[in-house]
Amino acid sequence: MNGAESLVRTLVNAGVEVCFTNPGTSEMHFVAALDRVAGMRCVLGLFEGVVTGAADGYARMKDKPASTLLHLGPGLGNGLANLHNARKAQTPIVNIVGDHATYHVEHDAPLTADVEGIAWPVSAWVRTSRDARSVAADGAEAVAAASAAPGQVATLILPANTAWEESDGPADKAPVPAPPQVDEARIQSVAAVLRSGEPTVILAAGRVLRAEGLALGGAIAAASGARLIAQMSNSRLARGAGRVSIDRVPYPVDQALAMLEGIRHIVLVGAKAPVAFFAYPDKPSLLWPENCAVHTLAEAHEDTLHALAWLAEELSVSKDSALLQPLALPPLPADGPLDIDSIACAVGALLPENAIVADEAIGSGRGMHPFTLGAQPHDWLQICGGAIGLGLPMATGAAVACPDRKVIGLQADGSAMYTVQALWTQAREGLDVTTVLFANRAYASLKHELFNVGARNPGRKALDMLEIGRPDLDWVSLARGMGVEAGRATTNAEFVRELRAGLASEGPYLIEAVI
Ligand SMILES: Cc1ncc(C[n+]2csc(CCOP(=O)(O)OP(=O)(O)O)c2C)c(N)n1
Repeated sequence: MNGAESLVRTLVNAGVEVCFTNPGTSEMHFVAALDRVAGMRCVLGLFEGVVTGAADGYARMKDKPASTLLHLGPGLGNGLANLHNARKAQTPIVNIVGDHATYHVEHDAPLTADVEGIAWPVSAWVRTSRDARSVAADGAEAVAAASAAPGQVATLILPANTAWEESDGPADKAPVPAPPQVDEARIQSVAAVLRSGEPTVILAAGRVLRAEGLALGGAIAAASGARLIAQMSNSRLARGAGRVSIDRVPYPVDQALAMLEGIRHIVLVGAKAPVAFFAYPDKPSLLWPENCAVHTLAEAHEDTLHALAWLAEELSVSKDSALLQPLALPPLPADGPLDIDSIACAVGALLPENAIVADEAIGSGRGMHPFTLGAQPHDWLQICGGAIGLGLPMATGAAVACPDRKVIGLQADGSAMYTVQALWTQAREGLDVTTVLFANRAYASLKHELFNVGARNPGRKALDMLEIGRPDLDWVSLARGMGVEAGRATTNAEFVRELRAGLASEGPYLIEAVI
């Protein structure tokens, strides 16, 4: 058995079931090994940003890593922005990156690059396999490193000769350490804060934002008079009927400051203290008031759910006492010209039970929250690293992970163009994704930002950098050209009809919503 096959078998032993790939010559032995090993689904992406973004969406829904297969430094580099997003989302991913044979590197052939140097900024674990006999153990360690709480990117670089030379066979799954539990002192000090009755926010992230954690956090908040809030951007948030509804820290600095005004304590549960997305002239970077103390109940790598359960016990709060959101569907919008509110209304009304929402709606999505609050129960996935071009791949990966759930992509047009090839993967794999494409023909949020940073009165040249019409993108043709059925909507009635068609279809569907 060669090194490549020993690696594929090791990955399967460790529970890795999917490999999102975009291979080249140096990965051919890995590709060939995929044929010989059962248990690994292979999904081709036509650009590496699709591959890495899909691996992110997959792992958020499966709570375990997929692997990627990438071609040397340039292939990894093409996938970097979405690996950055995955790092910020604390998503487990195992990258397998092919490289030149160890003895070939010194000749500086065209594709020779500093692969480790490209990998490190987005990876918590990087290793280049020394020889074919090390590959299997390295692979097992890569999966364990990726799976360590809260989840991280691990990158294993595979020189071509380590893939084709003789190995010692596959390795067993390596143990993954359990997340450490917080000590009693932390529980006691946070309990004292909550007993004080002073205005307090509990800021939650990660696993706390699943139904169980929200119920615990919601019960503690209700009993203590604190407010439970989620971070601005979250990897996966359980929402809708039957869940504890929570707000997120808003993106606009003034709105975030208003939300936290008068707060004396912030208790972090797997979250980071809230900071502005960007610095702006005359606005603060830190979003909490000066006289507000920040306390940590549990860090992201710690057992946040255990800490919350312990805190509830300490405060004698029953975990079943949280107020749950009742089903409250918005009415379907009356016919008229389409806008972002009528789209939000229709999505809230028609969202199927157990749907997964992949949100890269950017400016067009900021009003979605109230219209979907009381929708059928669903999971909401966001970009956590601010690098646009994640939405379509993330929806693709989530659909690979959950074939029995409907995926709804809320997708801004400018962002969609970064990784538009994901539509082809959706078609090839027959994935159940309905994409609502907000065709505003602009980088609309950048127009606001131009104003926010103090650059006023933009001229034609500046505006041309912020508008993406001329020519308008024809999304129906783009989607159909990649095998995805599509329709266009310019009115509310057309949009509702298109959304119903998308939801009724079992494969990918794209709605160009012209706004
Ligand atoms: C990788 C990356 N490149 C560039 C940007 C800067 N950027 C932020 S928003 C934006 C435009 C987004 O336009 P669109 O997706 O159409 O959404 P809209 O603003 O129109 O709602 C750009 C280019 C970014 N965030 N990430």
